[in-house]
Amino acid sequence: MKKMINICINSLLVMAFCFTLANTAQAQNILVKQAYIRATIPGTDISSAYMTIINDSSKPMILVGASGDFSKRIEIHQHIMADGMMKMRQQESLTIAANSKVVLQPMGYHLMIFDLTKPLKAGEQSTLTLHFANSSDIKIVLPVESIKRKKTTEHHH
Ligand SMILES: [Cu+2]
Repeated sequence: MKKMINICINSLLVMAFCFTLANTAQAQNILVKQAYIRATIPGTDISSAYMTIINDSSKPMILVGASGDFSKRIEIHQHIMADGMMKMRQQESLTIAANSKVVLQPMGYHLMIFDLTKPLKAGEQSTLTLHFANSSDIKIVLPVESIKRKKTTEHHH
């Protein structure tokens, strides 16, 4: 009988340990803040998404792409100055260093959305799934904001 109880206690400990591991994996330690997506300019079928990705873990997180039901082509882009001109360059991935953050913002990193299947209207909400090379997907809900409104906030000092 005593042996039986011991086995039970042991398996309970194993279960508790496994549960802790599962919990940690699910938390992922990635936080997305201040996410928004731009409303489509009439006559175009492109948009871009911005956000702050916080990596609260002790290993680097590698963003490799994003997907949404409104587009089949979403790329990671970076704005660069080349020959005195602002240009966009596609990036294979974006690394968020351990215990660090990366800000996706106008004139910097952004998610470029091509071939929109439907226009994104200001005031609506959109869902994006972020894909990481070394972590599970993260689904985020972003408000659709008009460029005009965004410009006034950006230029406010
Ligand atoms: Cu771009």
